Amino acid sequence: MTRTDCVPPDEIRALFSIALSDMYRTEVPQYGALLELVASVNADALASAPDLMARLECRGELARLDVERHGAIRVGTAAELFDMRRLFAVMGMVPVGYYDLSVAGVPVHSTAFRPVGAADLRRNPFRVFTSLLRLDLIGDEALRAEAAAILSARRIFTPRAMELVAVSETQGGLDHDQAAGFVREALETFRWHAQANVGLSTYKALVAAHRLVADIVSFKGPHINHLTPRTLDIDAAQARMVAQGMAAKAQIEGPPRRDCPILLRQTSFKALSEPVGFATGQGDVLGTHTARFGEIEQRGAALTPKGRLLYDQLLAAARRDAQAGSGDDGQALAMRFRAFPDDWRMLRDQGLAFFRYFPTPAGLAAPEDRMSVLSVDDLVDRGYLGYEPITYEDFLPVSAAGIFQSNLGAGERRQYDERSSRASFEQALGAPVRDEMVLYADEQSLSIRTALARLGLDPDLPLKAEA
Ligand code: OOG
Ligand code: NI
Repeated sequence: MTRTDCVPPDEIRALFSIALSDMYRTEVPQYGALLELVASVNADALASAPDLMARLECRGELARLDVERHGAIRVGTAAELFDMRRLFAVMGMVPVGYYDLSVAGVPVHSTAFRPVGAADLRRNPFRVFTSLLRLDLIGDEALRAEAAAILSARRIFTPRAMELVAVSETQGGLDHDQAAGFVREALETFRWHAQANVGLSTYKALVAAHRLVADIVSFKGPHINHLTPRTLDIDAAQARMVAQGMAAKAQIEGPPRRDCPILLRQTSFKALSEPVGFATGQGDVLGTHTARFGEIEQRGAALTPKGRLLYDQLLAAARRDAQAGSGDDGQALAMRFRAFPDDWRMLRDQGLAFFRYFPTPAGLAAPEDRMSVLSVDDLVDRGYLGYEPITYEDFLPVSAAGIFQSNLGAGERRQYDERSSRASFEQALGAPVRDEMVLYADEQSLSIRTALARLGLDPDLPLKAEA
């Protein structure tokens, strides 16, 4: 098959993300209600801030907004994670980032499968936060062995899905019919099963070890546990969730509200209690399981390592303040984050966020004095280069832990020894995870080189003039 016969991975990803969203909407009607709420909040935000629309347009994000989603799944074994990587690769999604949730008392470690190129992200930024269970963190040896046996006996992918993954790998892509078949078959892995894989007593033992262990081990597959649309105003969306009687989480995770949004702010409605059939010797008994929820998020600028360090320090300080009783979490956060500049120019000058640069009309008019500039900063100062923040496309471990916690119920924060587990995660995955900081830095420097070339200047011009 030649490359031109292949359906582009971006297109398969877009098809899959729509199919998944449609399936989840049927399974969890509240998700549909959340989509409508977010669409209306976004329309209001755009109508009330014309410059917001222009900025999103400039970043190429206006078109993607309505389809933008992330989902989350949890797999049980190294082999499942390995094949999941192969499955996502068909859709141009690769593992980015490593998140160790065990430090937050959740026995998993995770990555995000997502597209990485700027053009691919623009076409469809669908991402899936994927966690691998760490059975080694389960203390009870007999239960650990039982869980391992249950997991090793299940097959979470249909045979046809894996066949098509292999075809895509050898052929370098899928043709139209194969792509349609792939989307249909891949969807099966993410489907909810109202029938558990285990009996009620095993389920209860698993819940006692950790609710998350029960969620992963007790079912036939890694049902999608939430799908998250992107909102332009999470405070407005949160208020409307409460007004509509949705069981919204008390706190928005992430940074406080700011003029210049950074990273990621998230909130969710609590997980649903759903009926599940458990096998017994004499037919089924009905029980319930709580796993699936709804979440929304607002995305802001990607931070540099320096900016991220400041973010982590302020967040930790705010938590300490709140624990020490000086105000509630929201107040503590707002107080501490006064130390984080809230102005794009300052964020850029201080190297706290990543930006995409572009030549301005004044620069493209090729003024003579542009030849005498010594640095990118110089061009910015003279108004020949403009810049826009690069959107954060990843996740936040502290927020993720907060999302896990709020949906697992009280008391699900266990103490686990901190061990280095990234290497074992990558071994299970069968590939290294990409470093998101490198991706953002590359994106920024590529935009600078392209802009300088368009201005007829040396693409290697330094960012700052030599002192
Ligand atoms: C994943 C929680 C993490 C997020 O948005 O940070 C997450 C899970 O509950 O499986 O989705
Ligand atoms: Ni999420």
